[in-house]
This record gives sequence, structure tokens and C-alpha cells, in this order.
Amino acid sequence: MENEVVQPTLTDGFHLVVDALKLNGLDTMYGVVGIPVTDLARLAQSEGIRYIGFRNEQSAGHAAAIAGYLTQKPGICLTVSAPGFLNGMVALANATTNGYPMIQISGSSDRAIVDLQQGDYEELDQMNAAKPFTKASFRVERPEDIGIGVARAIRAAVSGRPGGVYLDLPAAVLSATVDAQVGADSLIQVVDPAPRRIPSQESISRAIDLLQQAKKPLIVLGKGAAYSQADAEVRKLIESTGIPFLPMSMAKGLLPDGHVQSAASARSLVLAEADVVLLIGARLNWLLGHGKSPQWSASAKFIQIDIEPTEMDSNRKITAPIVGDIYSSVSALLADPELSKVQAEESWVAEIAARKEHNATRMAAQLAAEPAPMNFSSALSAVRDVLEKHPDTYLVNEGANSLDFARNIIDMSSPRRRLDTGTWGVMGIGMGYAIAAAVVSGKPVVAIEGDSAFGFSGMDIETICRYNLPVITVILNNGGIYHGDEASHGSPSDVAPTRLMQNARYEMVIEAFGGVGYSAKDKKELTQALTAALAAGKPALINCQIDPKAGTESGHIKNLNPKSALTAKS
Ligand code: ADP
Ligand code: TZD
Ligand code: MG
Repeated sequence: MENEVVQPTLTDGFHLVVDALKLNGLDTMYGVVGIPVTDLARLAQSEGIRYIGFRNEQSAGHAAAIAGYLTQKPGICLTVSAPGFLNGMVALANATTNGYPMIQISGSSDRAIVDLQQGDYEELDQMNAAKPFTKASFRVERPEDIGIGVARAIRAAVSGRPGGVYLDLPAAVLSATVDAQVGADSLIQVVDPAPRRIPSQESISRAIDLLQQAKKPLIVLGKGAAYSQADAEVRKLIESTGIPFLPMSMAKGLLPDGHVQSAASARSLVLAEADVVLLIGARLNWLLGHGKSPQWSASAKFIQIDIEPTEMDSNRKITAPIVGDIYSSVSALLADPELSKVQAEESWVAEIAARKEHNATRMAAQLAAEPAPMNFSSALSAVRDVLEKHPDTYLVNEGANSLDFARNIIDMSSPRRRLDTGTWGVMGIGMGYAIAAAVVSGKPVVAIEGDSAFGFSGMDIETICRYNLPVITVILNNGGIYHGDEASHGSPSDVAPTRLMQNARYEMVIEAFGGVGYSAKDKKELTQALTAALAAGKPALINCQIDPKAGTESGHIKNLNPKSALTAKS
């Protein structure tokens, strides 16, 4: 009919969020649903975005963060208002601290009510609450701004030093409608979200000058180097110069730990002796003794490659800063003909080799022992021997002794396979990192967990079983935080603060959800269980009985515990 009124085709906020994510290749979401985002997850799933539902937003957030680290695309975490938002915030802050690209998208309550503090359902000024913990925090107030909000969030998450970004979506924006064409036109496909940062030629020459003067050069690889995926270039730089390298924990495997130039097992020697140090994607924070003595020589000179200009001189003078992305910076070093004059001296290489051999002999003796019950070394030697046959496995690791021993004992041979507690030493990453690693890679994952560490995210064993992921959780169960043998401090009813339940049957937790539980009291049982679990490729949990006396306070960082000036301590 001639006079029929053509109704405009409408879209709404829910659809625009999903369309914006898909347009930018963001194909997975980790979250927990509830008011006002349940339909967002449903719609995402119906539109082909994979939605992985967790039991707690903290785990979902950790999953999103590590997915970002592994893929260089922001990991997406979906949360509900106020409490769900706050549960996710630990993971978002941890992502910012570690430089993982992540976007937490949260629904929020009615702006007018929230701002007048009239007590809305789950009322919180989330955008402002998120600011101190994030690289950027945005709120979208109109459906036609969703495209821009998502684009800005993506850029903030992945450009420069990556980090956590918060994107606030009030319920009213999600349900608001707008003309479909207007909506479609408002979406942005981000072009070049993480632009290369080309270092100046001057900075390259300055660095090479310094390397040419070095008698005892050292390259430190950090997780920024792993993240940047410039694997071939970094390897070429190291092999062509013969300079020994030291991987930070998550850079293990960037070059295989068994590489002749690895100085990992001569760490204290190379830190103390190096005269010129090239940092590639590693900060001189507490993990590197702030670059100061006694760990480092006071006269050592530093070269630092980092995309973040303000990182330079943050802890110690950087003589030759190279501000650039790692791929461009290492490529520029390789392209400079002067680099061919840089060659590590044989005496230095030999000194390191001798120390490595000495330390390896000592460690071999520890690993060969078969104490009953098991201790950390003996249990992890069994895990190491099995994992050597499965080099593609992702390794997630948290705890104190469980972390320190596993980092030293288990060699990595491929890049970005080791995922651990990172810069903060945060507990609770275990199940989230394991789930995301399995989802992103489709490969098997082994999560080595302290018994305390496991408790922080243990309920997501159900998530692992629900999605039938090839995740094997190995609990080094010494019955406590650091150790399980501390006597109560005079309480008639309570155990000591470090104690957890003795002889807890963690293997039964996974059985509740249809996974396979194992208990291992010695190396043989552990070897058999891990071998069988890897062959099955299904959810499994191995509860390893570790001597409650095994383990030291705070693992390797006991020195960071403040001491009471008033309490006489033994
Ligand atoms: P680690 O804990 O392994 O020592 P850090 O997290 O302390 O590593 O340091 C990683 C560093 O890498 C950060 O300073 C970050 O800015 C930097 N970085 C991350 N990605 C890149 C990149 N693509 N190019 C250059 N630097 C990067
Ligand atoms: N809470 C959070 C979120 N992060 C932390 N790092 C801690 C608390 C303190 N903490 C550590 O630094 S390690 C650890 C805690 C509670 C657990 C150590 O016990 P474990 O490991 O059983 O996991 P080991 O093998 O017994 O040492
Ligand atoms: Mg423990």
C-alpha cells in the first residue's frame, strides 16, 4: 500500500556490544551472569562469541587477563553490578600491574539513583571506583556511543604497555534502542590497535656502544619479551652475540631452558658479576632486587628495551634506554652492522658454565632423593620427568614453595607456556589461568598448586569439568600456607594461622563433578597418575601428599616479612 508507514528497524545496546566485539575479533568472554548482563551473555553466545561461565568473577577475570597475554587481544570479562564488578577488580588490577590486555565489561545500576546515593539495587559508582586500578576507565551513556566505548577500551588495553581497562554499561544503555543503521554506522573496527613504537637510531647506537665495551654482558628476558611474540628476533640477538641470558619466570621457554646460553641456574652469579645488562621487557622491580646491590654490581650499566618511556630510571640509572616495542627494537639492533662486533668473551661464558654445572650436580642429588612422605623436590622431579615428554603442555603455577620449587625444577622449552603469579605474587590465578590457557590453545594444561593457593579458585574445578577441559590440577598438599606443622600459638581451640586441614582429600572435590581424582603418596604414584591424566586429556586432580614439615616460611622471599620489634621471637 502506498501510504504504509515504514517502521525503522531498531537495534539495542545488547546487540551493539556484541556487534562491536565481533567486529574487532573478540570471540570469547569469561564471566558470571546476573542483572543486568544475563541477556548480553545469551546474545553473545547466540551470535558465535564463546561464553565461559565461572563460579566467581575473580577467576573469570584472571582467565580474561591471561587470554589477553597469550593472544595479544584484550581478554573480555563480563560482570554484574557492584559486588560482581568488585570481585573482578582484583583480576583487572592484576592485569594492569602485569601488563596484560584485558577489558572488564560490567553492567551497572541506574545512574540517576547511583549518583544521588538513593540506594539502588547493587549501587556503586563503578567507573570511578575502577580508576585507580586500571589503565583506563570508561562509561557509555548512550547506545550510539557503544562502538566508540569498545574501540577506546581496546586501544587502551593493547597499545603501549598493555593493561586492564574498565568499561561501564548501565542497564538502561543495554536496553535502549536506536535506529539499526545509526547503530551499525556507530561501530568502529579498530585499525592498528597496538602500533609499533620505533626506537630512535641514536638509542640503538648508544646501546651497541655499551655492549661493545662489556666484559660480562647479560640479557634479561621478561614477560614483556614473551608477550611481544618477537621470538625469532630475540633468539637471533642472543645467539648471534653469544650473550648469556636470564629468563624471568614467565619468559622461561622463550629460548629453551636447556639452551647453552641460559644462565638461569647461575642466577646469583650473573646478577652479581654482569657489567652490562640488557633488559628486554623486564622491569627492575622487587623481582630483580630493584637493580641494586647486593644482588647487582653497583658499577653495572644498564640498557633497557621497553615500550613505556617512564619505566626508564625508575629504580636505577639506565645508561642506554631504548624506548620502543620489542620487535622493532631488537630488529633495529640486529640490522645495525656494528652489532657484529659484539661477542661475549669466552672466559665469562666458561665462568657461568662452571657455576651451572656445580648447581646442576647439587640439584640432581635433591631431585633423586625419595623421602617418605614426598617433599617439594621429589614430587616435582616426578612431574618434571612426565612433562618433559609433553613439551606442548601449558604450566600454571601458584603457591609459595610450590611456586619457587616448580619454577626452578621444571624446565620450559616453548614460549609463553609458563603462567604464574607474576608481579604481585597473587594467589587465586590457578583455575582461571588454566581454563583460559586450555580455551585459547586447545592444549593440555597442568596447574601446579599449593594447597592454600588452590583454595582461592578451587570451585572453578566445576567450570573445568563443565567444559570438559584438558586441565590437570596437581596439588602439593603440605597442609598449610608455607608448611603444615606449625603449633598453635596458645589457643586451646584453634590451629596456627598458617595451618590448613591436614590430610584434606582434595581429589574428592573433582569427583563431585565427574572428573578423575588421584591421590599420590610417592613419586611412582604421582608419575602414574600424571601420565594417565595426560593420556586421557580430561579434567583430573592429583592430590600429592607432601610432608607437612616441607616448605619454608614465604618460600624464597622470607626476607620480605617485617619483624616485630616488640615480640621476642625464636
Ligand atoms: P617480568 O615480571 O617478567 O620481569 P615485567 O612485567 O616486570 O616482566 O616487565 C614487562 C615489561 O615489558 C613492562 O615494563 C612493559 O612495559 C614491557 N612491554 C610489554 N610489552 C612490550 C612490547 N611489546 N614492547 C616493549 N616492551 C613491552
Ligand atoms: N592472598 C593473595 C590474594 N595473594 C597472596 N600472595 C597471599 C594472600 C599471601 N600468600 C602468599 O604470598 S603464598 C600463599 C599466601 C596465602 C599460600 C602459600 O601456601 P601454599 O604453598 O599451600 O599455596 P606452599 O607450597 O605451602 O608454600
Ligand atoms: Mg601449602
